[in-house]
Amino acid sequence: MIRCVSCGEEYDDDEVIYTCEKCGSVLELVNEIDVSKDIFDGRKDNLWKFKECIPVDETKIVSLDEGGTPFCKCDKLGDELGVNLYVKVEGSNPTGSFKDRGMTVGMTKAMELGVSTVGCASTGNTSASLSAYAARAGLRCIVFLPSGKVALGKLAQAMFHGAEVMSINGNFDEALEAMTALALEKHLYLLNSINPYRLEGQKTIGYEIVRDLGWQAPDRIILPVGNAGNISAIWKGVKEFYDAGFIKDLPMMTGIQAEGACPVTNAFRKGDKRVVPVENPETIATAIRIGAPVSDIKALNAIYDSNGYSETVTDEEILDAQKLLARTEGIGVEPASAASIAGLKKLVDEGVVDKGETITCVVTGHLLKDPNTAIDACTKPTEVDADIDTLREILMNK
Ligand code: AN7
Repeated sequence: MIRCVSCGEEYDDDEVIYTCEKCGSVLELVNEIDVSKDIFDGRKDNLWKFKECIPVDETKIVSLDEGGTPFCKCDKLGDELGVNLYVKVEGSNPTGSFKDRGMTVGMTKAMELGVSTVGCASTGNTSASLSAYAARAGLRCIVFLPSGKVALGKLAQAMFHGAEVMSINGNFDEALEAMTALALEKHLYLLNSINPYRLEGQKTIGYEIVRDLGWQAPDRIILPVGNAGNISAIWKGVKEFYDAGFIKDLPMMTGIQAEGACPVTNAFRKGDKRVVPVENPETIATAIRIGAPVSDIKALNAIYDSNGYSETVTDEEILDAQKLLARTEGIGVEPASAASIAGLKKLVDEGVVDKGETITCVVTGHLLKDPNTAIDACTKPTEVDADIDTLREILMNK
């Protein structure tokens, strides 16, 4: 069953519907888990090991073996910050971001519904993922990208997998508005995270975190927030496992935004349940350069219901954290992902995070997504001839 998160109106699972017809709010799938967690044991460690908890037809699955991502204990960084730190590395998914979890489920639903064309607007990663899954499913794929604001790796992926790519003169919010209008006219099946099936895939990040901790919730899950789907999805996942009795506690959901694109943090600071859109969002973390998040209600509910928090970080703090994670722990992430680490640092400094807390930072996309930003953050390699004497002298004098 699909249900409106605001007025509770119910819809059939097979209705192609993105927002509530009665009140216009966002929708979610309602599931009850009636299996034992032991059935997940011994299965291949991808997202579909949880298939009983994902409400789609398992004979229609379109998969690239997503999920089952690394869960790295980070003692060097954790000790520096005084917390027990784990990092969930979503860049290890097939196209290099967590979007693959949403897309495998969304594309499976598209096959179930028998659609021929899928589409999305994207700051980059959604389009990279959708184009790959559409190729695998054999469907026509249309993507709208904000012109000049998509990281190079993501653009390469969308183009190379054969999507019809439109570079929109406008920001992500404007591109999404246009794409949504075309979906409502039934020209295509919309696979942005307003589609509740996307979040059914992404909720498995929450499942895996508590599974990886030995069926325990961390004190806190920290992640970057843009369109606000992922924080909503992860909260849904951990709550489902809590309601099923698989875990005894719930984590504090902690959403980090870039200072120049922070409508959710603004709303949190005022105790509001909806955001006021940020007009001209700007940040080096282009993945989260979003001013009017569609899942704001769900995300703010997640933060309030979990006794969580929201904070902003500057572009400089993001780039510092990106380098810190890469150089102390060997984990390479794109700028948006580093917002979770930057946010953790700031919340430790502010005393919001207590010493000794068990923290999971979700790092959402791979370093290689945005090679330009990575290269710009480093000093250029020294150019030198392949002469041993010269090389020895340079290296030994360092
Ligand atoms: C690396 O691809 O919105 O809060 O169109 O790519 O669920 O939006 C990407 C978002 C965090 C924010 N980290 O997640 C898109 C898009 C990375 C991302 C987010 C995104 P949401």
